[in-house]
Amino acid sequence: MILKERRTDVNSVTNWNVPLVWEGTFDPVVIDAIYKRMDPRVAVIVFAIGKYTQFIKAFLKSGEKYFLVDFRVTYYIFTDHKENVPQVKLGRSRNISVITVPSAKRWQEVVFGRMKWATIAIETQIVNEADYVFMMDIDSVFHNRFGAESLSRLSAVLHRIYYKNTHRDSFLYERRPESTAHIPAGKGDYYYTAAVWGGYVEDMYKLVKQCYTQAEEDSKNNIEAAWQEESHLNKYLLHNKPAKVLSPEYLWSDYDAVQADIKVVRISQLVKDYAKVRPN
Ligand code: 5GW
Ligand code: MN
Repeated sequence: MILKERRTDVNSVTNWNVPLVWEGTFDPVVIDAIYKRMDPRVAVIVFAIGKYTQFIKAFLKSGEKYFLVDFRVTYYIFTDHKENVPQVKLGRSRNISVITVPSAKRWQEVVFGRMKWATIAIETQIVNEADYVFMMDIDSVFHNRFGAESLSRLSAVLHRIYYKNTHRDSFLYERRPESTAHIPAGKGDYYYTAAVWGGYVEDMYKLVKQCYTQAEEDSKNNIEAAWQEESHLNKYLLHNKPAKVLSPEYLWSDYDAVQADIKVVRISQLVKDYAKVRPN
């Protein structure tokens, strides 16, 4: 496909001049070919703690169909129930690595635990096995291409609820100055989702380590950021701008009607029966 005309209904660049990636703003064949020359190893970190192992199968099956097809991909599945990790047939140069982590008593432990266990796994193992790392929610299904246009030093996804909103003071950033995730009124670029983000292994390591460290510091001070790691992620990305911003095509939700400017839904989060999947 040759892009004779770029779409003009959305911004395709941020105000710090990095790509804002939407369908119709890149050539999928060309961009895959450019990155394929480097043939990067891509790690996908997902957590499936407790009842969330039920989401693994659809995640992997759809990932095999749409996520960086023909690239080298390893799914790192962090779980407390490795016997519940299903067998899924993977493509060539694609692997699964199961990492056992302890069960959690509180759901906040699961959510904050992601930063902790990712920090440890990246520094002890993944740094030697991957060039790029993505962190994703497991309650997600790929529906369309998620290709090399998503790769950069640090890529973050606009939260589908706030992407049209230019009033940064209405974003759900942590506002209490007592929290290390605090972003004062008048500050902020976008509100990013914590359900999909990625980047170079070194940059991802710095990010998860800082979020982990700051969440620990908050916890010592008896404060928990409003949206847990999402608050810390947003704080980090305010001071360390992403090298690419991905449109909400990269993370939509089955709960929400697809908006007119979303031409392609690449990942959608499943509707969950919270009573059935959550511990307590
Ligand atoms: C359970 C209860 C409340 C919040 C989170 C959990 C939970 C999350 C869990 O019991 N097990 C688990 O593996 N997770 C991981 O954290 C999954 O990878 C999940 O996709 C991610 C974020 O939690 P979600 O998907 O329930 O959060 P929302 O905001 O997308 O609904
Ligand atoms: Mn989710």
